[in-house]
Amino acid sequence: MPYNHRTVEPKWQKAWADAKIFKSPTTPGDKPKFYILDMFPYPSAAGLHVGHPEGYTATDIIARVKRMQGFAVLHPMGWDAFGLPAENYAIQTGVHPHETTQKSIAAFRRQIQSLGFSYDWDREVDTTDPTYYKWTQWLFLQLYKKDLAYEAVVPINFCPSCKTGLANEEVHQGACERCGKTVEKRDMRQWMLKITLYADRLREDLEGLDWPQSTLSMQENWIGRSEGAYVDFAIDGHKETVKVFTTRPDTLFGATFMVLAPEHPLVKNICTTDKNAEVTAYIERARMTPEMERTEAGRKKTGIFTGAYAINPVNQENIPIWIADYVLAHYGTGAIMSVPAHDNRDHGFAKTYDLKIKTVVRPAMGQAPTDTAFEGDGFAIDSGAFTGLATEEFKKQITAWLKEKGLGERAVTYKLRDWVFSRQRYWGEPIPIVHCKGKCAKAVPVPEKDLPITLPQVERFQPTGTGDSPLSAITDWVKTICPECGGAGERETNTMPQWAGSCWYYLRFIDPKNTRAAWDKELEKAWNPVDLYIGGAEHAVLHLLYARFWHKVFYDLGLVTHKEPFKRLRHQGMILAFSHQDSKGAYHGYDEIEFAGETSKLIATGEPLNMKIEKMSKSKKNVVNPDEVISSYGADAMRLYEMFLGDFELTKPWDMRSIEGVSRFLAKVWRLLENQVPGDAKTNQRLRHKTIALVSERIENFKFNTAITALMEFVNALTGSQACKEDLDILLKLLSPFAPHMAEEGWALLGNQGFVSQAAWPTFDPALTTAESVGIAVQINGKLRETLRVPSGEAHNQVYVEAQAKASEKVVKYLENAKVTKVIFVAGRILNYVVHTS
Ligand code: ANZ
Ligand code: ZN
Repeated sequence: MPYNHRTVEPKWQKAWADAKIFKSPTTPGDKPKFYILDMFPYPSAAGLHVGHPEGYTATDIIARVKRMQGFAVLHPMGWDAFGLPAENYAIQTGVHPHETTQKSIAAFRRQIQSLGFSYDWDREVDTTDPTYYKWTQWLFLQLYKKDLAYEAVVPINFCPSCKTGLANEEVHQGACERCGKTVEKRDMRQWMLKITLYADRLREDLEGLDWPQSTLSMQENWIGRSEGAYVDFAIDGHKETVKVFTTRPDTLFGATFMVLAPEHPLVKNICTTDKNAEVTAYIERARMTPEMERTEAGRKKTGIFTGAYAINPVNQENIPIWIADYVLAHYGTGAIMSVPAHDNRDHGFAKTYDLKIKTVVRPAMGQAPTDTAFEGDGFAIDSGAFTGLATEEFKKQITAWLKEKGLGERAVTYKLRDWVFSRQRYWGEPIPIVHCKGKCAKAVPVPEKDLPITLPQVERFQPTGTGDSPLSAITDWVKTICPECGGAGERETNTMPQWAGSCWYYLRFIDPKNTRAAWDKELEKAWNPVDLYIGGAEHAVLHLLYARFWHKVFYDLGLVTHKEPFKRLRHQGMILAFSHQDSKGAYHGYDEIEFAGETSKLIATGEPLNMKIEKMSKSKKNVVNPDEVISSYGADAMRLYEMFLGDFELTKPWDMRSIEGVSRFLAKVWRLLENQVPGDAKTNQRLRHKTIALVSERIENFKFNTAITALMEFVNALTGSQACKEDLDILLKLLSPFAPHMAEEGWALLGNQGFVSQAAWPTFDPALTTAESVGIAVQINGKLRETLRVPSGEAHNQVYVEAQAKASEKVVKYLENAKVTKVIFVAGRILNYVVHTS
């Protein structure tokens, strides 16, 4: 009977759902718990991408194994559904984002379910559901009450095309992450979250996390802690002083000029009248230049001399004060002492404007470069009483000296900025604040009992362009009563950024239906932290840092019991696709070319095949639709294939040709099950134990591809021998996390009761996993003197067997006073020494 995945797969999916076998218990009870989480997807209108099931298959494999191993497994799925695409679609078509979102969710759910993942669907959450965002708003209020949310007029990144403010993290190389337009700076009133207050803890607690090193480094760099000193410079002819931040106070004797950020408040005061016009124009240009561009390493430096001079406090030298856009207003003090001999940016600047370069550090070994700055540590030269000191020691001494003279002090700065938390958009959580226009005349939090503040119906979704959200046009909604004084009030019309809902969804999953609290504290204790978190590396900074920040606030509020939310983290590698661009510039996906016979057509017309491996994208027509793969090959083949593409954590191309391979493997498994011949349980005992060990261990180490290889080898070996019932049962148990549908069908075919998904994961005896040993007869002149046990892998190795023989007393005593005239070796069986005794 041929195996038909089109009927078998939906049958088992229904059986699992009906029996609710993947429902997590309310609490783990006396079982050990395992909370395994996928980064929940944004349900886009395009539907599932083959990149999604890569992570989901991995977590599903592990969740299934853990369940079979007796863990109480929490494995939920939900939707991160607020965000710009639905809103932009609404602007184009007038279709309400709620409608689009629900449609996309339904499509995503259907596609995910068609892959047979073992999620507990009773715990599904949707961030756009008022019963969910009620608690997002409630958590915002907790942050507000802890003084971690505040309003400020700040220059924010503003996208002139999306007409909204953006967080730093949404700006890439000066352009809007969404639309690619160059981002401008605009002063706007914003809601800010004081993430900077948590900078040290966010940094320190990275230690002890089992996360990819690259992600830990990215978080660390984003927080960007720098230790150094503040140094005050007097300005010649002015009362004011300029404070600079430096990580290299040991280079003070080499400071030959000073640079202020164009936006620095002192610039207007100190700049001489003849420079005024030039300076003003430069400031305006700098304001419009994105930060990323200003700090680009190789960029040609520009700047203007202010006409003023600062006095270097260590040697009283007058040094010119410049302004330049490579100095940022919001880092350190917005002013630097420039040491061109030891800082490459300063070096470039000094070269451009012909400023003095003075070397004050020599390397401990070798020569300093002559055409660039020497930025390393070494020993001080030309530095007065400090000359000769090693860099670290110099830093200590000069910092103490500055402190003593009242000229400076030790300082720590961070790259991390407070989080711009508001968006001038419709499709987000309303920020639960009322601006009192009456007695209080301030921002007043909405009382918790009035939550949720739901999104009102609107006619048009266009941002106003003035920077106000579309919500501001709905007067009925905006006009309200101040919850404190009862006077006139206006609702906050900014909404939260997309990150808000994902800052705490992993907590909602442990108690998704709670109507009295965001989550129950006892349940939190029972399930947290997340034991394994899997998702894309694109979230290495943003989502993970924000969620960690909120989590630490929850910790301080006594809402959670662990300092960190995600104990272990892994990223799936990106899946790329082949595409071919023809001479007319049109793109063809690999499958289109291969399966439609386009290849031969292209070759016949002499068209060069210009295949490239690239990111999947609609415009390149190289996106693979999982529905088609499932329909042609089945969910099991798709799952196996996703895992067999290559190392889970590495980037790899999607190549449909090789799905045939896993498909053939499944067919082979089925033939084996159907044609079973009763065998002896002993025959494959060692192979069984070895396979259990390999598959278990490889899954544990995220080596799903080689775990499949071990299964393939097992099937090949069983196909060639007499497989007993036990062999096949073990095979099905090991196969079930990867190809659960066929495993269930096979389990039933062999006459087993219940679901293989609920069977116990097989264990192995380590003694039986090592290579089997073989007995080799050692003879002296044809007489048996010893039987050696050697590993079967070595039984054919004469050198090895002889060495073992010569280590045996029983053999040695016959060889001691004898002359060996001949050695006869029958591989795997006999070693015979022919000897002459004198
Ligand atoms: C003098 C100096 C000498 C510096 C030297 C470096 C090397 P990190 O490590 O990134 O914290 N700096 C300070 N504030 C700045 C600002 N607002 N915009 C641009 N650059 C700024 O970098 C700290 C160093 O970056 C500081 O140390 C300062 O240059 C510069 F041999 O001071 B240094
Ligand atoms: Zn009021």
